[in-house]
Amino acid sequence: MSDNLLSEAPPAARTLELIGAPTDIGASVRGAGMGPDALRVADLAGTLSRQGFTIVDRGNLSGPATPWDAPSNGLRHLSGSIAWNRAVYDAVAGALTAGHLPILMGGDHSLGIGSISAVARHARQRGKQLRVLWLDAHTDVNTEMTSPSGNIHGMPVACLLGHGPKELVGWSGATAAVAPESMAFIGIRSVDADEKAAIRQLGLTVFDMRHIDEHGMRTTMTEALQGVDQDTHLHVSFDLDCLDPDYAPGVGTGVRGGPTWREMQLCMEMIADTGQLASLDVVELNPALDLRNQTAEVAVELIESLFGKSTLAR
Ligand SMILES: [Mn+2]
Repeated sequence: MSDNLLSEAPPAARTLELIGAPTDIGASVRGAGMGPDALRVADLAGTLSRQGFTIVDRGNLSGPATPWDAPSNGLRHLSGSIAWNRAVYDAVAGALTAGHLPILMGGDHSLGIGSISAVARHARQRGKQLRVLWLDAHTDVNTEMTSPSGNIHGMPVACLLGHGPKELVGWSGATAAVAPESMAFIGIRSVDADEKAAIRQLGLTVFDMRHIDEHGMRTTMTEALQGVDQDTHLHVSFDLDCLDPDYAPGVGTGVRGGPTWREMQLCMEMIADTGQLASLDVVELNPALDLRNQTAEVAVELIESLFGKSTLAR
């Protein structure tokens, strides 16, 4: 094993805090609520612990069941989403205050609202520059005005940039938790028409699959990580549907034509090399659609790289 061959630039916090948020409150299909336990079954904690980290597993947060109601005013399950995100916000804030690196195990991607709002507040208080990498097939920048479905997992980016439903905006203490220029999207290949307009209007940096095809993951990540330095709090919001569904079938909204396993590994390794990773979401894992927990196992392999596992000492 290569336990002694860690990257030279480990993340600052040596204690990783696992926070389970077992809900599909913002999703389009059922099953993402089983994500935290699938990651536990794939031995996320043991794997990271063998890499030399101290692991604290906080267990699962609790919140309302998903009622599978129809959308109302363009939003599905707003009150449930608020409750779950409030729980996530408090848990992530608690981990950061304790000096731990929070790993939010979703759950669907709507939980990024609570997670990143807490991260943004923490970074601002510490005078750190927040940068967010959104690894996803989708840009998740819909609002209740533009979403075709009303599912809130398509809206977290809009909410974090200050443009979503008012109940889910401003949680970090500022209208926008993140500045548009501080976000980069990797792996994008499914964008709604209104989202395209929003991306242009907001000036978002989107490295779509065409960009990765033409320039490769190495150049893409060099661009995405430009300017990350010791004053950066780097947050990764990892939607498992970023990967090609051939490698990660256990997701609710898979889109073919994503990065391969190896491309995704390079993405994670280059993030690890910055040494600035300070918080993480792992979301949209749907064990009900998975094959023998393959997607959870792939997630754990990628997270290992994200936390500095490399093949050779560098
Ligand atoms: Mn997403």
